[in-house]
Amino acid sequence: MEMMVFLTALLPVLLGCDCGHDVDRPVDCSDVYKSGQTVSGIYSIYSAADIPVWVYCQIISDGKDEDKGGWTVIQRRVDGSVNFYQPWNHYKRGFGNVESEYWLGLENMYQMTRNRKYMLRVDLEDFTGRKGFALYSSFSLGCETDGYKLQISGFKDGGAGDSLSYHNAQKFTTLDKDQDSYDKNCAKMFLGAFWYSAGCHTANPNGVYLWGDDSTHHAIGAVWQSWKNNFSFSLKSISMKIRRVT
Ligand SMILES: [Ca+2]
Repeated sequence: MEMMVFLTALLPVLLGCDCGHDVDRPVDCSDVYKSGQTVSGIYSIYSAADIPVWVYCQIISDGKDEDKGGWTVIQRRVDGSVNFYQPWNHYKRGFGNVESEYWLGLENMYQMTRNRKYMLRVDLEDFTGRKGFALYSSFSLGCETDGYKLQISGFKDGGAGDSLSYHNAQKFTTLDKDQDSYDKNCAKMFLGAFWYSAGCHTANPNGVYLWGDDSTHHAIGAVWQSWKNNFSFSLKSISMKIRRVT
């Protein structure tokens, strides 16, 4: 079992948690930042009820206002150490290693965003060290019975272009749960899992970790099409992070 899931189950036992409501519990990394933390790292948050979840908080305390705050990393690829070709239940609950590559889990993302407003930032890096990003001023998910439908808007370019708006209003599809409107299963076609659309994707952050540009493999990599204008260009790192909008 993945470490994150294991720790999530075990932590209340270790701490003797009485599972009562505690207003001091951070629901996200924005709360972690507000509590005075200035160092990025692994923190536990309580996105849903009383169950703690370990996440990586990227805390930015200086620079531009649009960057400042506590960003909750919901998805991260950095070195190919985790297999992201996973079934529905894993994408629902979350998997991976919070120290390196992980997926926070659709249910956690839904619980976080259902009653609060968030913005999304997607950071990208290629194998030569070039970086780009994309900002979306609004990010939320529908509930499970609505397929964890993606709702994003308010794109602002950070050099990488907009590869995510194409996925707006799409349900999430995994290898064992086809909720895309393409006639086949896009997760199986492109070896990932995502809010695939009628033409599958223009971004495949959960695709196969390939090592850069490889035209023998069309669109199965960790692709952000608008940055390189290339469906075969797989990135060194992709991370998706959200921050509460006040
Ligand atoms: Ca389909």
